[in-house]
Amino acid sequence: MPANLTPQYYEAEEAYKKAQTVEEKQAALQEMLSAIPKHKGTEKLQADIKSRLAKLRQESKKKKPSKGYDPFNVEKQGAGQVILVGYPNTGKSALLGALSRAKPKVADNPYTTSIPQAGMMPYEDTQVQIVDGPPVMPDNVPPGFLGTIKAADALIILIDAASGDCLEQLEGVLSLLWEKKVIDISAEEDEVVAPQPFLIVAGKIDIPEAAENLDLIRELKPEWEIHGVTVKGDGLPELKEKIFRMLGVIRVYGKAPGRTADMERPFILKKGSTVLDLAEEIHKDFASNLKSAHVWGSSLFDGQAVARDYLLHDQDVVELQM
Ligand SMILES: Nc1nc2c(ncn2[C@@H]2O[C@H](COP(=O)(O)OP(=O)(O)OP(=O)(O)O)[C@@H](O)[C@H]2O)c(=O)[nH]1
Ligand SMILES: [Mg+2]
Repeated sequence: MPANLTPQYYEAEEAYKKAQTVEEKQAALQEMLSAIPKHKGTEKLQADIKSRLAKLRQESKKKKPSKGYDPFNVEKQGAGQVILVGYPNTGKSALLGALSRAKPKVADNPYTTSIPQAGMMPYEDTQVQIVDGPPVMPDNVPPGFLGTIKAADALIILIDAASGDCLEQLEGVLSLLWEKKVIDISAEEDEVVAPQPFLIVAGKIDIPEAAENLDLIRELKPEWEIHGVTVKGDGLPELKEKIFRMLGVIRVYGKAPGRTADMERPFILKKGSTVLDLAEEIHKDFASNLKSAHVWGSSLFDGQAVARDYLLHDQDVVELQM
């Protein structure tokens, strides 16, 4: 049966072909649907337009961020936030997948990742947030991502040990981060205000060329400590420990008087925190009404009474009384 399409339909179809945005395409398809003569001869075409509309709806649902949403603003979770920074294709997404339960897209072509994605890395009784981002190079930092890097607690600079340009990758990222005043690699003190801690990690050490490349870098740059890993597991337990230590935090367990300590959910405090800092973390009132504190920890006898300025250690158990 001939379709006998109307001029309005052809006009709408023309608008659809020229449409640039999802919204324009949707409007044109709606117009086509209302202008199409409804009979058996156009049934297939009607179904086709409807399916294209449904696809666009899905697409715009996926893409439409809530108001004010910024993909480069990654909300912090856990004991600290660590960002993976490196050249394209160095294995950042694969490493996030190996350290956490996140399933980022991993591919053998560069520029696979375009916006940050996070996963939680379990470490003993706590978790560290690992953020994988788009690749960075000295002349190419994705807009918005520098802000993500600056807001993080620490960084992992990932180089591809199997690549012939792994030294260039390392020097490129280090100089970029130093120029942007994120890390301090100059001999002069106070060059960068509040520099971020970082680890240098060399991935893909299972590939035969990696050993020779790493030996060369270590010879040329003995001052840089480089930690080798593969996403299959080599070096990962040590890396997890280094990541946690790099954050400069301690875990402290709270204990209510007369009860056993809550060893499941430690409070995370900065190294150098005191009993008073812990009380403030729990509640402001707690800090002002604090009567006494007892600590079970490595450097004390069990349940020793301590002053409010007592410096806490990782894995101390603390009982506070108001
Ligand atoms: N043999 C080996 N291959 C790896 C390892 N880590 C990553 N790869 C491979 O390296 C390629 C790139 O990995 P990705 O994780 O996508 O790299 P990326 O740094 O996230 O890349 P961009 O998102 O483009 O910046 C993939 O083919 C991975 O399978 C590793 O430890 N060993
Ligand atoms: Mg990636």
